[in-house]
Amino acid sequence: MTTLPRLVLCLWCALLLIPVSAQPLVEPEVVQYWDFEQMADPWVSLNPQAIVGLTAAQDDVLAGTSSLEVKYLFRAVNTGMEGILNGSAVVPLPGGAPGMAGISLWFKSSKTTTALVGGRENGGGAYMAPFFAPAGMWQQVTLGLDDFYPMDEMPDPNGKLDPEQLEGLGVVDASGFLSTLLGKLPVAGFEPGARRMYLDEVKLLAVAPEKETVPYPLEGPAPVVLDSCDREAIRWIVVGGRDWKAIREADEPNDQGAGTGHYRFEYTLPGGTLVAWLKPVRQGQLADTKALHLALRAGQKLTLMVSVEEKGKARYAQQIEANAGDEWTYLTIPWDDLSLEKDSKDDNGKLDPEQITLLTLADPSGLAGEPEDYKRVLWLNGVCASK
Ligand SMILES: [Ca+2]
Ligand SMILES: [Ca+2]
Ligand SMILES: [Ca+2]
Repeated sequence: MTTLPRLVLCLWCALLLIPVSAQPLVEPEVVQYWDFEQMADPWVSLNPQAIVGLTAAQDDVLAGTSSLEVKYLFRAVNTGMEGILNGSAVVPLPGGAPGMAGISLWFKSSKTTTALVGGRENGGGAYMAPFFAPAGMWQQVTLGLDDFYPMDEMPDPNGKLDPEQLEGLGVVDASGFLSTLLGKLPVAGFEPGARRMYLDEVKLLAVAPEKETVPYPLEGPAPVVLDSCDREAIRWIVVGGRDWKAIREADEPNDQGAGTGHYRFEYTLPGGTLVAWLKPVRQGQLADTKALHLALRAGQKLTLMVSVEEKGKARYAQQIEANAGDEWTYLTIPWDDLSLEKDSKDDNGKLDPEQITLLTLADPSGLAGEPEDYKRVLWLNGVCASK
């Protein structure tokens, strides 16, 4: 990632020139609120060819009588501006968003894709929170400031998201951008064609969303939760495969570690390829942790790979098994069990949890297979790291 994010950045900067009319506060706990009942303004798209407006079509309105609609042509190309711009809905924040502790919004895409909520500070860093967007489904995305990940190529002088310095934020159809960024396998939703995205009930929250918990019976201090799977949006970048169906299902109350929900991923794995789930990690978030914990089950017994990447790109990996059937497998994977990958180098020769910036789960079971399609189902719950 070198020049492409900078191009996005320049466009983002151009937004500052657009005049803004904010709507009045409606609830004491909300810093700013857009219901898209009167006008789309000041929301715009970073893609100058996209059409931004309001829609009153019943199926496309979440609340009230209208929502924001962005119509655009998704270009599945790996290079140039077209590949990264595609669809977006962003709002300039000329005065920043002082007092903002989180964001809640409702999003729907006409096609299955990978989207992100992004924000950019003036003169500083850019932050993103990617999530999976199933076709035609309204879903609520709720994020605290800690749920945003810094973008490497746009370093932030103080290393933290400062709401009062935000110059704009919004939602981007990011499957093109992320495919470019990751450079190997296409991210879910990387298919050309006409698309529409919808936003409604966007709230900049004055109070951070409740901290996520994973109620496993773990010894020691409270674990660092990477994903409780209890919030509605699936905050993973899904890579490779096709025909993705990813949804959140309700937990059975008696499940060990049950919160309110878990994820179900259904996908086609073409023989000779792999699929992966990527979870960005804030550097330092996993400091002092000893082991990764997660719960898995699968439509058939599967050998998966779990791996982590340090800031310096050293990658450590370990095989894990997902059992078939209704019973969850609760896995504890000590960091000490992970081995440095053969094509990877580490300057200090050891895995440093505080340096981890990416967690990856992968299904490599298609790599050795015949050139045919494999149908897979995988369930995931309660991802955390214990101290
Ligand atoms: Ca509305
Ligand atoms: Ca900052
Ligand atoms: Ca290291």
